[in-house]
Amino acid sequence: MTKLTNCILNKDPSCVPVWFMRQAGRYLPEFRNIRSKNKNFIKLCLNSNLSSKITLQPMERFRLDAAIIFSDILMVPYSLGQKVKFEKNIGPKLSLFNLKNFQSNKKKDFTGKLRPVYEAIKKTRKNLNKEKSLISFIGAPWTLIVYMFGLKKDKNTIDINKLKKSESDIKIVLEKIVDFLCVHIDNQIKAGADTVQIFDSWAGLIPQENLFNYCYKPNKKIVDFCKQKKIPVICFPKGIKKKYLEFAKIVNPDCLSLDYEINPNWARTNLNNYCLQGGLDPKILFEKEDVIFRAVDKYLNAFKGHPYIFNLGHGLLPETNPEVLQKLIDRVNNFK
Ligand code: 1CP
Repeated sequence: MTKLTNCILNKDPSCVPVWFMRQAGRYLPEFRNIRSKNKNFIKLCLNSNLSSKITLQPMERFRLDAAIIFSDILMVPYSLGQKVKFEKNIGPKLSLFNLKNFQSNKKKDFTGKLRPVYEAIKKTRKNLNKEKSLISFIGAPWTLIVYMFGLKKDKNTIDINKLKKSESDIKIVLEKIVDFLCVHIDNQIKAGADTVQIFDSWAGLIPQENLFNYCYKPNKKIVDFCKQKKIPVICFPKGIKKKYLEFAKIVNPDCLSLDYEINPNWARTNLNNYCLQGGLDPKILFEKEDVIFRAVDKYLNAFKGHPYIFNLGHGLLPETNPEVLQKLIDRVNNFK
C-alpha cells in the first residue's frame, strides 16, 4: 500500500499525503519546453514516452506522494470519434456531436485508440518509487457532456436552451458513456494505476432539478464499479456548494475532493465520515508567504486527526511559481 491508498482505504489519519491537481503542466518550465516542440496536444497525450516523462517531472522536483498520469479528460470524447482541438486562450473545441456516430462505438476500438495512455501508465509505474501512488482519472459524464455538446456560453454559464434542446441525446449519452468510462478505468488499473479520480469540474453548472440524474447517479455508477474492483476512488463534484453533503451520502466515494468554495471547518463537521482531500484556493499561491502559510495551516488544523490528503481546491494555475509550491509542500510535510 502507498501513503495515499493507506489514507483513503484504511482512513489512517497519522500522515497527510500530498499531491496537486494539474501538477504536471504549464507552470513547470520543463513542461513548457516539451510543449513548445509539440504543438498538437492530443498527439502529445498519445506519445507514451513524452507523457510518461511529463508525469514524472513534478515527482523529480518535489516530495509528492502521488503522480497523476499526464493525459486529459477529453481523450475519451476523442476516442469516441469527436475531433478535439485545444485553442490557445479559448480552450478545448470539439466537432459537432452526432448521436449515430456516438452509438456506433465499439469497446475494442475505443481501447485501441487509448492504448498509448495505458503504455504511458506502464512506463511510469516502472520508473516510479514503489511508495508513490499513480493516479488515473476520468471526466464525469456531465463534465464530458458540457464539452461534447458545446454547452458553455462563457466561462461560468451554460446555455440553458441548448441544454433543453439536447436533453434526449444527453440522456442516452449519460447512460452509455458510463460503460466506456468504466472500460477506461479498468484498462488504466490493469496498466498499473492504483487510484482513480473522477473530475466533475462543471457539476456546479447543473440546474438543481437535474443534479440527481446528471451528477449523483452517473458518479455513483462509476464509484460502484471502482468499489467492485477494489480500486480507491476520489470524487470531485466541483461547485455544488452544500450539496457536497447530499452527494457524499448518495455517491459514497472512498474520498471526496473539496473545491475552494467549501469551508474546511464546515467540511470537518458535516463530512466527518469521509476521507477528504484538497480545498486550498490555487490563487492563494500568488500571495505572500505568510498569507499562504496561514491558509495552508487552516486546512491542516481543520483536518487534524482526520484522514486528509493535501491538495488544492482546483488545478494549479499556469502562473504559479514552482518555488512557492516547494515551500508549501515543505510546510505540509513538516506539519505536526
Ligand atoms: O499546454 C496546454 O495548452 C495544455 C494545457 C492542458 C494540460 C496541461 C490541458 C488542456 N490539459 C492538461 C492536462 C490535464 N488535464 C491533466 C494532467 C494531469 C495533471 O493533473 O497534472 C488533467 C488531470 C486534466 C483534466 C482536465 N482537463 C479537466 C478536469 C480538471 C480541471 O481542471 O477541472 C478538465 C475540465 C480538462 C479540460 C481541459 N483540458 C485542457 C484545458 C485548457 C481544459 C479546459 C479547462 C481548463 O482550462 O482547466
